[in-house]
Amino acid sequence: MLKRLSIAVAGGLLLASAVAGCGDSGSDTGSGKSGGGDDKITLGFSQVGAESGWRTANTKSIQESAASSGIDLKFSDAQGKQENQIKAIRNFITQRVDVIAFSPVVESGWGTVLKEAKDANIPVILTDRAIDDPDTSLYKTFIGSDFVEEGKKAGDWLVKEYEGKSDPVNIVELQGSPGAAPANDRKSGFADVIKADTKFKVIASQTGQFTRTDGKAVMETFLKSQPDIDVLYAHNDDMGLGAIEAIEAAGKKPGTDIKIITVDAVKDGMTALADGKINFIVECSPLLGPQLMELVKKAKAGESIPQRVLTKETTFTPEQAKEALPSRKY
Ligand code: GYE
Repeated sequence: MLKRLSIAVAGGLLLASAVAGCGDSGSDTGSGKSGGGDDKITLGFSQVGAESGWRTANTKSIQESAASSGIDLKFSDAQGKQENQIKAIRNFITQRVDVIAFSPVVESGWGTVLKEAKDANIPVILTDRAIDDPDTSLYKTFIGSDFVEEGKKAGDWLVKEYEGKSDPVNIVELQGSPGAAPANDRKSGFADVIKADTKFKVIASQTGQFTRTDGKAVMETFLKSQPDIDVLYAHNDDMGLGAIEAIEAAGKKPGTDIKIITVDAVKDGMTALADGKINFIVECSPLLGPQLMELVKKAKAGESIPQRVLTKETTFTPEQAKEALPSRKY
């Protein structure tokens, strides 16, 4: 079940053994009971919310791996608001949990609360998303994807797709939630690659909040204001799926009249890809739970852990999606 998740540690190899160990102990959903009694580790985790299929799979991965690792998980849903996350982190500090992990809603504004955690000697693990504070002593490690790289992969596909053609390529972009690392980085990685050729023009770019509803609504406005759209680049599958509804409602064929690139590769996205409604998906794995629990144990034990743990990911064409779908876990 956890085999799909392979990892590469930035500049090192430390985590290979951690993942192997994790596969052994967490091979099933587990009962959540550990024999440990008092020495059970308590983890406070503040989640972004439930905005996307990715997030749902991520929450499930974290809850299941905490249970099968015998870690007592205090889970808090921030409903997309930074102020809720700050509150949750302060509560975890008051409760004196052993380790705090969180997936930051936005990149900036964490200094004060993370200093409080540091002063209380509670190790913090950034999960899935980074923060922009230059003081890296505020957290033990950051586990998650390289979102700039994901944006680049999306751009690379586009460049190849239009190789040898000189007509302008009009692109609309659905951005993730404002200020979030994956929104900032997927935008900049993509822009970096396509700027090499002036035929690529981003003619409209707006947030769709990483949700299907907003993806659909914003795509409707794009379709009304832009008569000539060649490509949609959506920062996640959910916004792409919402946009597909808008495109079909406007009498156009998604994947053909408008080419679509998304990020995540959750089941619904992969199904649309296999059906030819999406043309290319850059994978971003939500299955961070097993690795996170290994890091939590190490942080609690005071062992040294790498500052950055990267998840390894791939990309999918329609053919590859058809192949991967039957065994896809999320
Ligand atoms: O791509 C998106 C979710 O932070 C990587 O957040 C995550 C992103 C994911 O809402 O679907």
